[in-house]
Amino acid sequence: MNHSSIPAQSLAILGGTPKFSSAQHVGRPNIAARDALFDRLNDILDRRWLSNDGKYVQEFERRLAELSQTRHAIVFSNATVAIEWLVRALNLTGEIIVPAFTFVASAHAVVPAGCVPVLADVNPDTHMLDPQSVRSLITEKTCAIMGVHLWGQPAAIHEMQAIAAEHQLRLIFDAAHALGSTFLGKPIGSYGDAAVYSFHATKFVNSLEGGAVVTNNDELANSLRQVRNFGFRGYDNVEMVGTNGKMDEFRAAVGIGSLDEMNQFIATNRLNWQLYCDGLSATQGIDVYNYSQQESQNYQYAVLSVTNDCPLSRNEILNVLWTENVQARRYFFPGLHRMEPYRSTPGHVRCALPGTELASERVLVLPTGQSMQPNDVRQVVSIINTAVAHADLVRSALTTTKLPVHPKHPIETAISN
Ligand code: T4K
Repeated sequence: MNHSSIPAQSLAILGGTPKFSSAQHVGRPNIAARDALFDRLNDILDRRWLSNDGKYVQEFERRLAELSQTRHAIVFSNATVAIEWLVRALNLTGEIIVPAFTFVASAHAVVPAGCVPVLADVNPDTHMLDPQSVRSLITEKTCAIMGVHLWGQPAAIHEMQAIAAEHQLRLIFDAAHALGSTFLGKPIGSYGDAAVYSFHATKFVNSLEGGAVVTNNDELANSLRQVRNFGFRGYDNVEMVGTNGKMDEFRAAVGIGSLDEMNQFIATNRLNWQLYCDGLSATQGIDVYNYSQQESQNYQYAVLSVTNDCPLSRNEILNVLWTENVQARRYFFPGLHRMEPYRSTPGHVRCALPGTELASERVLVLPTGQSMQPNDVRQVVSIINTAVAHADLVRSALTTTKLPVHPKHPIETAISN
């Protein structure tokens, strides 16, 4: 079947029936074997040990450390809390350089820890921190760089290591997307002073909610274990301010089941990514984000870049897809520098961010993962190709047709820029 050749009239925006009867989401959770999960949940209930460093949390941590080739993995209730308490445990004070093109949690997490996120630009093609931009932001107040391994790709690791060493800064990584990815053959999580994974429901390995710090620093690991449990060291002995950042046993059990099937999830993501690459390779002005075949990848995000050469804009393609029930996303529009409080509070935006602007104008993330069958991916490809091939018709329909109202439709709800 030639996926570019479905009749234009079959597009929902041109009067056809939506290709999907229910919403296809970016971030639809992968669900691992239920029997094994229910066995673990029963075991937890039978043993009456539900939280606080239980058997399954310990097993989850052991396996994460093994996968990351780090001495320690300390799980938390989510990655945002993990980053916040990592910053606190490192005693960081002052400014932390964070990319402007990332999920907002990367910056939000350091604020309650008393630090100021300062937004650096990214390379518009790789979406990774731009070393020149990072250098331009370093002052006597800078205490750390936080690289973000967006889409599971290395955040200019060598360049950031060099800058951090030169200026004696801490180097931490938001590795929320990066479990299972390598850089120069080593797990991405093993780089820097510490790295933080997310196991939110939308991540390819999930524990419903969850996060983990991985590190080779024994002292840091000890203090993270202590702060996630109110600062207790043993019963009745509190040594520092801490929080309740613990992961419970049910979530750890879900995480372990998800890890058990991690390789199958990656294989599915990889197949979907390949189908998107093949189906869109000849589409004018659309590039599928490339994953290096030299490294291990988790392929958990299918990321498009819609350039000016495309006859339709990124937002037009997004609207076409939503009318078909494909809820593509503009991660991470509009960039942190256009979100509050960073937009209005002085000190966060101190340099030009052209790479971030370009990336947030162009990126469109498509559904993938276990819930997307190969034919579903082919359908999405055919929608995009047909729309692009009939750009004039589609554009005029988009301006005259009332789009379906959806509470979370990104164009309806986005902050205007
Ligand atoms: N750093 C980076 C670079 C991150 O990307 C993230 C999280 C973090 C740090 C912080 O990690 P955590 O503190 O969350 O552990 C989602 C996720 O909520 C967020 O975790 C993730 N990044 C981000 C990239 O995506 P939203 O605002 O797009 O929407 P959400 O969570 O409502 O879900 C997205 C779609 O997934 C929905 O359209 C429906 C679908 N979905 C979602 C859930 C929860 C399902 O089908 N089933 C579900 O159970 O943030």
